[in-house]
Amino acid sequence: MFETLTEQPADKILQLMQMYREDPREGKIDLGVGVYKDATGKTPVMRAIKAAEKKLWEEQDSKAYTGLAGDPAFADAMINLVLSDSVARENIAAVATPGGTGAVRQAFELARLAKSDVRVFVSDPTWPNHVSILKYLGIEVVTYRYFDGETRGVNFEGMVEDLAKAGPGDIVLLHGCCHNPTGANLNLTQWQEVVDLLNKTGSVPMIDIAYQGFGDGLEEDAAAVRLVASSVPECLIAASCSKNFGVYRERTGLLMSIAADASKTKLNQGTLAFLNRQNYSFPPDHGARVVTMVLNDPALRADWQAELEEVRTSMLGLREQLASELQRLSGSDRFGFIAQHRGMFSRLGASAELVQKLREDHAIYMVGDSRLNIAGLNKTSVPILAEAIIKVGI
Ligand code: PLP
Ligand code: TYF
Repeated sequence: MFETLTEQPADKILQLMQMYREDPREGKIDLGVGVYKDATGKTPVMRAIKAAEKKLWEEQDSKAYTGLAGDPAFADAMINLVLSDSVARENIAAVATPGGTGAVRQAFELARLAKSDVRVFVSDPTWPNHVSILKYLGIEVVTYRYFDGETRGVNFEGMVEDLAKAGPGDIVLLHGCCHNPTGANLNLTQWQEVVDLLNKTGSVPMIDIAYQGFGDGLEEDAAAVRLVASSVPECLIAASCSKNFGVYRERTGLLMSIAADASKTKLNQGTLAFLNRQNYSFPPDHGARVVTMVLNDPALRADWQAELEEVRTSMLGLREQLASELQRLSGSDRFGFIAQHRGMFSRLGASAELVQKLREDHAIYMVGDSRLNIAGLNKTSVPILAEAIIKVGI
């Protein structure tokens, strides 16, 4: 049977990671895959996570199965982190998933289960895996305008015009904060307009939140998801712990499904647990457990928040430094958007040829769509990047 298989398209971001590894040049700069790196280029295990893991190792006396939904304490802790008290707990069904990707995948499957001809509206551009999973599942993808190539901000007029075409039961996929790959985000007034539009069209928001705490702060980054979830009748939320807890390889995420009517929660919970069972049975527990320990222990939580804040402010500092270096070198404000963007990424809005030139002539690796990972920089590499950007003519 294997002879019928054909090559599958590779993931461009992961491919780039490989190319970077194979590049022998000294001083090469990796601004590709979205993994946080500190000033020394390391992706550390966060202090509170390490402490929780130590405690877990000492105290855990069984690795027997949890439940299909994972540990309910994880769901409670994460619901609290993402939604606070914006939505009544009794209206929320939730299951642990293998990473945010597991939550995204199951949210799509849930949507298709509910409506076999569901369409999913995604921003242009969006995280490539959104589109590839949707295509794999045979779900119709509709793009809505998002990134404005001129201003490098959001083309909000275009976005609203396109989202007005969504119908009842269609899914509108939104990034809760720190848009990947552009770094351009809506303000709260614009979010309110999106909410009004969702309610007018009867389309259902699905919020992917993978960078809470990387933008303007833990609470600030959750403001949009809280606004949406508390203002619409139904909502799906896929939350990832990979970045903000630094537990990438543990595969830790949560899928939430919110109904206006609490009597629907039991059915929703059963459906989510069913989807877990069909796909992989019990979700991974280690990452979820240490995240729960961190969130529920005041001292660990305070330390985690402090470290996350260091991560966030260091990225903001690098943004400021890069924007001002580029202002100095270009003698213009045209790179000001880098300081306005939030999260790990900024899209420069440069052609694939110039991105390739950066890689070939300067050993600077960014994704082909000109997305750069701000955390891949440090104080020393910022001026090198800025000079290269000007030199290749971006
Ligand atoms: N959604 C977005 C927008 C992302 O950038 C990521 C990236 O890592 C994820 C979801 C899922 O992450 P993970 O599956 O590693 O938790
Ligand atoms: O966009 C990124 O770089 C991160 C990490 O298949 C990532 O979200 C990249 C590609 C992929 C899975 C995760």
